[in-house]
Amino acid sequence: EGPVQATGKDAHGRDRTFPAWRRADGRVELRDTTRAAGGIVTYDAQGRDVSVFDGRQLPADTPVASSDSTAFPPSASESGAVDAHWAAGQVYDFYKRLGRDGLDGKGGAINSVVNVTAGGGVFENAFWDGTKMVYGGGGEDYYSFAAGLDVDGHEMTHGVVEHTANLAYFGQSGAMNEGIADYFGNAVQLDALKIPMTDPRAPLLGEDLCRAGTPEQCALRRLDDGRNAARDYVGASLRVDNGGVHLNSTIFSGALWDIRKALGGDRGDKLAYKALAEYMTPLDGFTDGRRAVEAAARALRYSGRDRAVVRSAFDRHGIRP
Ligand code: ASN
Ligand code: ZN
Repeated sequence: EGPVQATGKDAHGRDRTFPAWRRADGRVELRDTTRAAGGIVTYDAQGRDVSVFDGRQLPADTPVASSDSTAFPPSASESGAVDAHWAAGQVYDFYKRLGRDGLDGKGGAINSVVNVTAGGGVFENAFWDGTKMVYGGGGEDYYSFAAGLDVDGHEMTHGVVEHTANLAYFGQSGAMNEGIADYFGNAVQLDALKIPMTDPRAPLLGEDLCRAGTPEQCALRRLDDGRNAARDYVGASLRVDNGGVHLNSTIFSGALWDIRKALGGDRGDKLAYKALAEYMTPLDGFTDGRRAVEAAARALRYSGRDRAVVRSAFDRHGIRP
């Protein structure tokens, strides 16, 4: 019984190595005890309905386990389990570099459930349910919804947001919640996979999930879509996408992405994280968000030139002081 290094292929066939756990019975399960104190653990819903898991405790299942081998079988690749488990470690390391110990900041357990269905069919989505990540399984059109590191980083960042600024999930605060999840989701992906900011896929969110088509066709959003609050804000009713949280997110994430392009990943991420963790509050709108980023830049003693970059990025996206 104890920690082991295990291997498996992700849904796209790339070799991955990740910490796991050999149990007393000899089987090896997807439990990483080397990072968060509470562990990073990955479960397979085996096609059960999303309602079994959404907002509810994990069933009394054991985590995904191989037989007695540290090499996980193809079933763990197809289900998205290898992707979700490997990604959770990468996202943990990303936030650790920013000074954060896991989603709750206290090393609490990081649980993921892959391979859920909806209404007897494919569940084409993923979400943070308040305590864990839940990912739809693949089908004809999609790989598992855990098969994009940006998507996994997005969902896990919802956990970070909940434990920091706790931006309310409607209207502008909700669009900021979404935009920050997209920003860090993409940032994690670029860092972990060593993709440069100039790569055409860099601003795309969810571009790896489709079995066919181009990354541009597949992506759910692109952070450099140039949307402007004054011109493009969608005033949706609360019944529509919680007041447009996914319809308006790129107004805010677009400004953050412009800042990351200009300042680089290290300074951009440190700035966005400090703004989120120390200056934003639950009912903030876009203007409050801008002020939070400006305050964080001052606190980090960024240069006058860098602070001008921040102001002009928000200006370009119609977010005024
Ligand atoms: N994938 C979506 C998200 O995390 C699902 C949702 O919560 N609306 O934003
Ligand atoms: Zn989201």
